[in-house]
Amino acid sequence: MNLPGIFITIEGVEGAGKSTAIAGVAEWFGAHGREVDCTREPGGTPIAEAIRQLLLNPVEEDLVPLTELMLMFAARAQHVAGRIKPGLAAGKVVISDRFTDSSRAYQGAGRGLDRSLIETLAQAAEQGVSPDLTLLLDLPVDIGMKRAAARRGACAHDRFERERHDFFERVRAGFLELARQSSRFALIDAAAPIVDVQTQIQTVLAARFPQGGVNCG
Ligand code: Z5A
Repeated sequence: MNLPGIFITIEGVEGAGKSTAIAGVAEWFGAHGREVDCTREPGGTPIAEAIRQLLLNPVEEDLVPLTELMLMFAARAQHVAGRIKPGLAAGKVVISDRFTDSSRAYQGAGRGLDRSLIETLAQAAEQGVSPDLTLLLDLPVDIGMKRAAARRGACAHDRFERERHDFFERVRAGFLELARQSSRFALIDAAAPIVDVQTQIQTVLAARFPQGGVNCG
């Protein structure tokens, strides 16, 4: 779909530093005079944020993997229609903390759900919108888990944080496989110190969006 904005997604296992990286991406585009909208998945609109609560908060009843998948895509359909598409139509740089690649990695590679079902749902929920660039923040699972645990402190684990190490290894491998398959991805060494991660990201942005992408529309 030919909209004047730029759509950037940031992906990775938990604790990869996505929230930290997004601030740097937003600052880089802001310095080039672009209007930026930072959002997240699941979430980004009131209804999608309500679905996020269902997805992340542990309750007594198990959320079966198929329900989890459908809720991810229900939230995504709302997010695309209510926030991402309008932002891109207005010429903004929309930066999303996670998008469909997370469903491919977590529900596909992690939970083992059918890949063709995921692609069918993706086609419907994305409504013609696809990322111009996906930054994959890659790091060993152990490091990500330690960072996330340190940040969480005494707070309770969410439903995903309760998963075991081997689940996150499958998710990481799933992300890396996606990155091998498409030039849309830029692979970032997220185990490096924060300042180095930001430098890697700025180098990618400068190469892909000269002048902040002002002539890309
Ligand atoms: N999910 C899914 O299954 N399917 C889907 O389709 C979608 C999502 C869209 C969302 O949870 C969950 O939903 C997610 C996948 C699933 N679960 N997991 N895992 P979330 O949004 O609450 O959690 P998250 O996406 O995993 O975010 P996170 O844990 O907050 O990670 P992060 O944003 O990548 O990390 P951070 O907050 O930027 O950094 C973590 C800490 O590390 C923090 O204290 C930083 O200061 C520190 N940090 C960051 N970078 C560095 C470096 N380079 N060196 C040292 N320390 C650093």
